[in-house]
Amino acid sequence: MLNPAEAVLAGDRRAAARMLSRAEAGDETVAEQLRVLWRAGGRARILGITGPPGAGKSTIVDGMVARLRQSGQRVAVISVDPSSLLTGGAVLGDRIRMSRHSEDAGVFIRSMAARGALGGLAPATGDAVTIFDAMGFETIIIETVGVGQSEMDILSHAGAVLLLQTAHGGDDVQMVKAGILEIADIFVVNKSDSAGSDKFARALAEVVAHGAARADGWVPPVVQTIGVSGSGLAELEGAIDAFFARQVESPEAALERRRRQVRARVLALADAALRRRLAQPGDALEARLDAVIARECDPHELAAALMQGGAA
Ligand SMILES: Nc1nc2c(ncn2[C@@H]2O[C@H](COP(=O)(O)OP(=O)(O)OP(=O)(O)O)[C@@H](O)[C@H]2O)c(=O)[nH]1
Ligand SMILES: [Mg+2]
Repeated sequence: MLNPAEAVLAGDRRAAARMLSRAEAGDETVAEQLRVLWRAGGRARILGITGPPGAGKSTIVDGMVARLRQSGQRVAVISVDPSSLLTGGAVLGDRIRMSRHSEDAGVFIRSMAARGALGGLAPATGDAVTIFDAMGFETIIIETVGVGQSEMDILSHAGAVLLLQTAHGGDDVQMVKAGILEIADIFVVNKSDSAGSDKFARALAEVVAHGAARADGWVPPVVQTIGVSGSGLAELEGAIDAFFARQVESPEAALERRRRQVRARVLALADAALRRRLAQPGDALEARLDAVIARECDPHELAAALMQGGAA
């Protein structure tokens, strides 16, 4: 009888799905299994794809999966949908079941609920990546709607971030959300069959060319696609390959990116663990809240005391 980590390493999809559910539920016994899986991983190419609702992310991912499958790669897709907060994931579930790849043993598609009202990635996203990586999926794609925190969170996981935009019915690059241009390693202008798309793509390329130079020297390309026909997907694949080839040529930048990601991940996990520990019902925090309100103790004092494991 294999333990769960061994089963996952042997490619057991049901064991992987179960482990993911446990990770999502915050079951701390999974940590022991993930420890084994982390050491077995490190080879997968992790792509993050984000952009406004309805821009065509799933369509593009579907097309990319088809191409990767043709070249013999196994692909895992993690789909994080903030709307699952409202619908309980029903809409997403339907959408995924409709995917033409859902019956393919070389493809693993998993939907995850977004975290909280601000729409950050699911806390277990990193664990999903660890599991799929250990299972030997060559490419792992994380799709998330670009709202709130999710597009920033995707930076903590992806080796390459694809930012998908459409022409918004005009050419106004200013309409691309402030602060988000910097996260993209590759820009995708989808729905290039629509009016204004060429102009928008040119304007975007202009903005990128005039932006601050990146430390790794990479100039994010702008690739135009038509998701529904697959037009531009070969160029997109070429851009992704070029980006990863660049990282092999200049490993320092890639290593620095990995360091930032691991740092953020470890701090997030420690933060969550600390919150769980400090905020248990009937704990020292609860017991001292009224003392803070009565001004017998101040918030700083109580926080410091909790960190030291006592109560103010
Ligand atoms: N005309 C046109 N329609 C497209 C193109 N790509 C996708 N669509 C359509 O746009 C709609 C939304 O596509 P999705 O792939 O679901 O978009 P999404 O970004 O994944 O959407 P959310 O996950 O809900 O944010 C669908 O009806 C697609 O068929 C394209 O290049 N041109
Ligand atoms: Mg989608």
